[in-house]
Parts: sequence; C-alpha cells; structure tokens
Amino acid sequence: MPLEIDGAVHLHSGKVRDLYTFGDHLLMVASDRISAYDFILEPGIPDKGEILTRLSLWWFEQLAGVVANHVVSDTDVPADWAGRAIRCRRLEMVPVECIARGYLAGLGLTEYQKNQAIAGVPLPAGLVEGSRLPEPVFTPTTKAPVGEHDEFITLGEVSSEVGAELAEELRRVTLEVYRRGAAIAGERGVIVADTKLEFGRTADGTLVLADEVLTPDSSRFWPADRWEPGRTQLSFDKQLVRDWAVSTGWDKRPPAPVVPDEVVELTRARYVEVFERITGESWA
Ligand code: PZK
Repeated sequence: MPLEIDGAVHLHSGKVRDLYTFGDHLLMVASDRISAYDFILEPGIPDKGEILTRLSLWWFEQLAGVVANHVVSDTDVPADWAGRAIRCRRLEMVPVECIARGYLAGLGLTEYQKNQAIAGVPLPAGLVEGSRLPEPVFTPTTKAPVGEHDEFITLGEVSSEVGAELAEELRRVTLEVYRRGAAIAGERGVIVADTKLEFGRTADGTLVLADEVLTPDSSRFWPADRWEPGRTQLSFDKQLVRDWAVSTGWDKRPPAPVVPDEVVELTRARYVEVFERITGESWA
C-alpha cells in the first residue's frame, strides 16, 4: 500500500482496509485481502474490496433514516481506488465497538456458556450454538490493541467511558441498525447473526455511523436455508475457504497455504451472491 497517492496520506491499516487522510476528509480503501482463522490468505479475492464497498454504501443509504453516516463521496476519490474507496467525514471516534447480536456464535457463545449472560445481559438457559436470541442484545467491546482479544463490557462500563447519555444512544442506534439490517437481509434468505458498528461524532456532538456497515467482514452472514442450531453455522462468504484450509491439514500456524484458483473463484462468486441477494442489484 503506497504511502502517498494523489494527495492521500496513509494513516492506518486494518487487516483488510486502509485509511488515508485526503484534504480535510479521510479515504477508507477496501482491499481484496481476505482473512480466515485470523490469517491474511494469499492471493486476495478479485473484486472483494469493490463488492464490500458497494454493499456498505447501499446499507448507508437504507439506514439514512436511522442514523447519519460519514460518507462524503464514493466518486470524488483518487482514480486508482475508484470503486473501492469512500471519501468520508473526519470524526471524533467513539472508543467502543458497538456489536448487536441476534444469534449465538463466536465470543458471544463462549460468554454465554460461561455466564448464561453476555455483556451483563442475562439470557435464558438451554441456548446452543446458532440459537436465535429472544431479543437482539447490545454487546459492546473495548477496542483491544492489535493482537489482543476484544472483551465484552457492560452498558455501565460504556457509560463510565463515554457518559450515560451517549452510552444509551449507542445502544439504541446499534440495535435499530441491527433490526433493520436483519429484517432486510432476512427477506432475502440471509441471517445476520451479529454485526459490529463503529460510530464517531461531529464537532456539535451528532452521532454518525462510520467505517463499514453490514458487510460480511463486519457481520456474520448465514444462509437461512442451512440454519441449524446445535452446530457451527455455515458462513455465507468464507465457508469454502475454511473447508479448503481444513482439508489441507494446515495447523493454523504460519505459513498459511496459498489458496488455489478454483477456491478463489468460488469465493468471489459467494461475495457477488451476498451482494446481489441483499441489494437485489446485479453485480456485473
Ligand atoms: C477511523 N478507524 C478504523 C477502519 C483502518 C482503520 N470517519 C472517520 N473519522 C475518523 N476516524 C475514522 C473514521 C472512520 N471510519 C476509523 N480508525 C479511524 C479503521 C478501517 C481501516 F485502517
């Protein structure tokens, strides 16, 4: 990733996305990198960055009535990154990862099995991996430094961090985004098990949805027709890569094996399918 291109100055890189300053704005650039089992695999998935960028932009529009967003332009960006970059407002970021969960998986499942509660929210007994929760729950986490694992925090702890008023607003808006998103995806056969949102605030304190929204990189998407509580659910986008990785006998330590062409191509087709199913638009 270049240090400077067309006046964009590199600021920060996540696993699969890069952030640049661009005049008074920021550029969020989605790469074709793919992670599985916490590794970045080679090669990337062609068009993945563009597909997820278009999906995120589509969701920001759908959710405009729920919450403001950071999008300034998806066209007024450096030509090299056209399609994969979003020009966005520079915000004061809220130091909490806002997660809503409607189903039991991942860290939420682990926490439930230990405490029959997640992030301080008590849950009924008898739930299993993949179970639908009686109500979606707000399960915020701290933003752990790279390499460390995020930990759930209670609403009370969010309040201590950012104030009770903002904490309550984060909870309300996160759950509303999840409900709307899960309802729309659900009509199209996609379960949104959980989703992670990031918020920022403008100088006047207005809450703004930032980062990416309701993409397979920020959410667990499951094909509804294959949902079966009691086992690990199939991932809409990454199942093929995971199955292939396991089939190679890889021990999930470096170096990761190189993904074969046919798995890359099938995985690209899954990202296109997620995009087309959810938006109802055709990719090509
Ligand atoms: C911002 N991140 C996380 C995401 C990365 C890092 N609109 C904004 N204003 C100010 N800061 C941020 C945003 C946004 N979005 C987001 N860190 C800062 C992040 C993706 C790639 F490298």
